[in-house]
Amino acid sequence: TVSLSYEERASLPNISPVAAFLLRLISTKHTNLCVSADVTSTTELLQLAEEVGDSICLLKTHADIIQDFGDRTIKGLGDVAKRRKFLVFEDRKFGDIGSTVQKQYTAGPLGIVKWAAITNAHIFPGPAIVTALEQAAKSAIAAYNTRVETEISAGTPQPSSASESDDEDSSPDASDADDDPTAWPAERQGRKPSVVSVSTTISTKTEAISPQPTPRSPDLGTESMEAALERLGPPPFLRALLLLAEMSSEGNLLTGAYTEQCVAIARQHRDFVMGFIAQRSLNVEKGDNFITMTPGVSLPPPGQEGKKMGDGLGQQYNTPRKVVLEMGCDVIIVGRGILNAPDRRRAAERYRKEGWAAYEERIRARR
Ligand code: UP6
Repeated sequence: TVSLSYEERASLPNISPVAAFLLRLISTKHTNLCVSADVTSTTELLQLAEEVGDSICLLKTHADIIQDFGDRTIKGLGDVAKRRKFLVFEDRKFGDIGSTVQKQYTAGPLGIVKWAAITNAHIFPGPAIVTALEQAAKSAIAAYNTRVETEISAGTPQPSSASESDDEDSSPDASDADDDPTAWPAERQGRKPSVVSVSTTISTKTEAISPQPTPRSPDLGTESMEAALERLGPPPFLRALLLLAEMSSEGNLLTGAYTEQCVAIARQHRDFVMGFIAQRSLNVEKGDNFITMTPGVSLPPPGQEGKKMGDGLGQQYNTPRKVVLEMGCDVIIVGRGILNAPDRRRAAERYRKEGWAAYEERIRARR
C-alpha cells in the first residue's frame, strides 16, 4: 500500500469506513498532519484547533488532561472540526478488561464515544478489548441513529438540549446534554432544526453542516479544494479504533511478537480497527490496508539536522520525511514541535508541507 495514493487506498476493500473517509479528507485537503493537542484547558484547546485546523486532517486530544473538560469542550471542538474539516482522535490508550473499557469509552465525565470518531487501545489485555470497544461503538451508533430517526419522523428535532441550537449563549453549565448519553452534542450541534425536513432520508442525517467557508492553506488551489471538501461532505457518525502496535518512547516493550499479534488482531476486525499507532507501515500481507499514524515526529532546530532528537523523558523523534518516505507511515502526529512554536499556525503549515512533500515523493518513487 505504500506505493498507492491515499485516494486509491480509500477505494480498496478491507478498509474501515472511518479510514476511507479520513483518506479522502487527507487527499482533498492535502494534509497528513495530526496535531497532538496536549493542552490543559478548553480555551487553549479550542484556540489551538482554530489556529491549526486548516492544516490538519486530525486533531488528537488527551481529554483527561483538560481540567475543565465538559459540554463546552465537546461542542466547541465539534464546531471547529466541522468548519475547518478535521476528525477528532482521543488518545485514550485503553488497556483494561472488556467490561471496564466499555464503561470508560461510553460513560464518565469524558463519554469519549460521543465525540471522538477515533480512539486507540493497547492489546496487552488480550483481543477482547477490541471486541468490547467495537460492541460499545455499535451500540452508540445505533442509539444515535435511532434518535435521529425519531427526530426526522417527528418532523422537528427534540429540544432535549436547550443549548444545542444556540451557538452564542451556551452557558458552560447548561448541563442538560452532559447528563444525556444520547444527546451527542458534538454531532447534533451542526444540524440546524429547520434543515431536517420530512423528506430527509436517513442517509442524509449526518449532512449536518451548513456550508461554511473554509479558510484555505495558502498554497492550495482555493476554489477546487473548497468545492472538493463540500463534495466530500461531513463525516458520517461512525467510530473506529487504532491499536498501539509500536511506541516512540525509548525502551518500550511493544516489539516483535507483540507487534505481530497486534496486526493479527486488527485483521480480524477490519471494519472497526482502522490501523495502528506505529513507527512504520505494518501492511505486509496482501489485503492489508491499515492506516499508520506515527507520533514522535519533530523537525530539528537549525544546525541540529541529523542529530538524535528527544525530550529528556524518553520521547524519541524522527522527521516527517523519515517516517513518511522511509518508513511508509501515513499520518504524522506532532505535539510540541507545533505547540511550542511562537506561531502555531505557521508551524503547522510547515509540518503539513513537510509531511505532504514526503508523501508525494514516496508515491513518485514507487511508481
Ligand atoms: N504518543 C507518543 N508516542 C507513542 C504514542 N503516543 O508520543 O508511542 C503521544 C503522546 C503525546 C504525543 O501521548 O500526546 O503522542 C507526542 O507529543 P510530542 O510530539 O509533543 O512528543
